[in-house]
Amino acid sequence: MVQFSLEGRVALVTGGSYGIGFAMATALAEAGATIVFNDIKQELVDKGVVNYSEIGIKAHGYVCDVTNEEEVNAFIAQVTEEVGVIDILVNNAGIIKRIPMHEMSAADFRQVIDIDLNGPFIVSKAVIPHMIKKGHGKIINICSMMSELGRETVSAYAAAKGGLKMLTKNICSEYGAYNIQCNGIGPGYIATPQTAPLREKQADGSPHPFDSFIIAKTPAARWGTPEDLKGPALFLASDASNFVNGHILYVDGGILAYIGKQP
Ligand code: NAP
Ligand code: GCO
Repeated sequence: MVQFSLEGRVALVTGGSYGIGFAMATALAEAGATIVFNDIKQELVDKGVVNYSEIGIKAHGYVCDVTNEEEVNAFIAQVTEEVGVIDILVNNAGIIKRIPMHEMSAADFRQVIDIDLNGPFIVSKAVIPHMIKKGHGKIINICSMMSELGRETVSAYAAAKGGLKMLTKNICSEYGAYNIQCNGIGPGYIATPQTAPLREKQADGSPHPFDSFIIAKTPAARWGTPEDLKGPALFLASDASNFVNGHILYVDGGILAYIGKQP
């Protein structure tokens, strides 16, 4: 369907070397977009370029730390010069630190906020003027269950992702008149390196308690995979969602709707 075509569009996926970002980027590439991604380590950028090329995608990889405004501005200028104006921005780069709040240092708290909330602000701020000039743009912020819910040990992450939900609504409010749509995707529990510690088997080979907990909390009774994010990302990156703005699309197998299976 033409509405889902991204032919001629340039998409930037931050932190797109692997994981959820990589999967979403492949969906956008399959619809015709030119893919740009960044990472903080050259070796990961190089690995990412190989990963993309192995599935037939010629992705443009750059080293850039999304928390460094000078680096980001130079990165966006370089991409605009070398690849083209960014039509679609996916603010995917993010980290989590799982530490009880009363034991968490202010430095650790700040680092999570810096990458997960300040990063999307800095990159969006750099890209929006180009989108305004071009007359359209799509910004997709990768939120979380923790944009809506808390749990032990993830105070910084929840604060960042809650803030990212509201930043999404504010970009929608401030730039909707320029034909820029800013939406969020809220993945549920997805099997990636970021959640690997929550799925590690116990010493006796039994499932991690958190693994069993998530299965019981998810109507789909499974962890999500990065591939589950491909369709939602394409929808929000394409003309099919031109009248969708300020919305957080939860891709969670139903967790947010469900009280959880009785033990
Ligand atoms: P991941 O496997 O840890 O990948 C995160 C990516 O972001 C990595 O490539 C990482 O690069 C990059 N990154 C980290 N800090 C960066 C910085 N300062 N500048 C540029 N890139 C940076 O995470 P994921 O599971 O794919 O998650 C991707 C996004 O989805 C994150 O925003 C996460 O919060 C969100 N999310 C994940 C889940 C889940 O269950 N997995 C659920 C909901 C939301 P390095 O490897 O060099 O650190
Ligand atoms: C955690 C997990 C979650 C997921 C995701 C859920 O420790 O609770 O890492 O935060 O990463 O954000 O949507």
